[in-house]
Amino acid sequence: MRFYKKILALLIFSQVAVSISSAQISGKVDADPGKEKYIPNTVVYIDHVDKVFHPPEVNPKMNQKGLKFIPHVLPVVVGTTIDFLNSDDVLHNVFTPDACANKFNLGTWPKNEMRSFTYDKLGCESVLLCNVHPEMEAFVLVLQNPYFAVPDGSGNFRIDNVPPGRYTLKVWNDRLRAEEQEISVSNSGITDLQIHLEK
Ligand SMILES: [Cu+2]
Repeated sequence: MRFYKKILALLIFSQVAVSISSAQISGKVDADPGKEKYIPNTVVYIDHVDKVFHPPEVNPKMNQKGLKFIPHVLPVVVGTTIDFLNSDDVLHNVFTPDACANKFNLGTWPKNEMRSFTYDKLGCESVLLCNVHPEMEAFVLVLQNPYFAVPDGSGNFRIDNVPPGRYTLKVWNDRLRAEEQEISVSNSGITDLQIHLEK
């Protein structure tokens, strides 16, 4: 019985330890009148956290579906391999003209096949294009840490598990701009960050 009590105490302690060592940041992105449709193309991210971060164990996916790249913008931690999947009945290609991604051209491939590329340059902003469909476009943003978020259609965003500290919060958008902000994250987090996108 004592053994189980110890386990229980340990479990409770570890839960508390988790909750005091990380916090949540949430808020809302809005835009100049007429520009609201670009809100979901935004990445809100912490510029630098003093720690080494590793890429996720499961590769994030960039899909090609309905003649579109999905998602339109994909933020990743430096060193992440992205899997590029064709979900359409037509052939798609993926290439980037950006030197920070070695100006890769992964070739052209059919439905349900996948090819990969590893992004290893911090700060790289790589536009993805398809040479079969010139209107297709997406972006990869290579970041230092996993504390980033893409807002939903209403502009709401949330970043989880942020270690308390003082940071610069930056905003990326393929068409619009927003001021960076100095933020101070305490154990209780931040719930009301306001970000305004303008031309
Ligand atoms: Cu295509």
